[in-house]
This record gives sequence, C-alpha cells and structure tokens, in this order.
Amino acid sequence: MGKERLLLIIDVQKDFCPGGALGIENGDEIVPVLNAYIELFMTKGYPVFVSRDWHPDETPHFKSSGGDWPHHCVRETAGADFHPGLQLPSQTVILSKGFGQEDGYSAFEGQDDNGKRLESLLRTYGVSDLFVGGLATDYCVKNTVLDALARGFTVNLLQDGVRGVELQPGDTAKAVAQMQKEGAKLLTLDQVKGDFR
Ligand code: VGL
Ligand code: ZN
Repeated sequence: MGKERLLLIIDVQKDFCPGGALGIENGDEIVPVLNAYIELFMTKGYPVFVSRDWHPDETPHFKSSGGDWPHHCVRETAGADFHPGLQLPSQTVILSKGFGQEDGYSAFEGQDDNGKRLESLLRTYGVSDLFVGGLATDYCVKNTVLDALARGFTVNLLQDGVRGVELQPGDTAKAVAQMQKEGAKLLTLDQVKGDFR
C-alpha cells in the first residue's frame, strides 16, 4: 500500500485573523498558501480536513472565567466562521473542538458532524501521512501535531502555512523546535509539490 496523505488545516477562523477577537499578526497571510495546498491535494485525490475552535459562550478557556484568552470563536457567531478567502472543497470534513469546558487545543479532541473523532476518521481513511497547517503554531497546531506523532502518524508541518500567537515572544520558534524534536518534518509548498510529482 502506498502513502495515504491528508491535508489538515487548523482553525483558520475570522477571530484568529487580523481584526478578530484573538487576531494573530499576519494570520491571514497563510490563506493563499493554504489554498495552493488545497488545490494540490484535491488534484491528487487526497482528502482535506479542517478543524475549528467552537466554544460555548462561557468556558474556563476564557479570561472571564479564569482562563488565558479573550472571548473568541463562540460557536454559531461570525467570529467562528472560516476566513472567507479559504477555498474549502465541498467534501471537506470539519472537526469542531473546544465545545465543552475543555480548552480543546488539539484537533484530536474534535469531532465531525456525526460525532466521529479525528483518529477514527484517519484510520477509516487509511491515512499514514498528515500535512498540517493553520493557526496557531504555538497552540492548536502544536498540540495537534504532537498528538498525531504520539499516535504513530507521519507528520509534516507546513512551514509557510502556519502562524503563531506569540503570547510570549519566542513561543512560535519554541513550538516548531518541539514538534521537530518529536519527529515532525518541516516542509514548504515547493517541497510538497516536488514530492507529489
Ligand atoms: C487557539 C488559543 C485559544 C488556537 C485556540 O487555535 O491555536 N489558540 N484557542
Ligand atoms: Zn480557543
């Protein structure tokens, strides 16, 4: 059996982009890059999954209840919408996470519309290699990548398709180093294109 690859895009939502409730500097710069990845994966017939932060109105995740973050990505609100420039294929699988009282930093805590968890979906699809991009490098991307590695998947971090929150300066670089140390490979669009040829 060959490699079964899957593109996993984390939390490219309005609230994480400039002007949003938890806006990441230049967070929207990755949108055209991710669209190019989407196109490439679609062309090759590989599936595309996305996660979204999908919080209740009140959760210990928010500062108002003792957490670290301003209100963001409250489910069914405009801030929780995907960035309007992200060109998601109609058959994209959407995983919602953080919908209870948990932080939900990892997409492995998420579930699709039928209540299926990411790991079981990946096993069903026979996926071996994950290609991960999105927001934020130092939180949800990092937690998802580390969970995937711990579960035995090959993980490629799309270097040009991620951005960090940087609550503390240097958090993004630290997160990348940690993912690499645990076995993630760093790739850019040109390298992935070369690989897929
Ligand atoms: C995230 C902070 C709070 C993320 C989610 O998607 O990385 N960061 N909630
Ligand atoms: Zn959140």
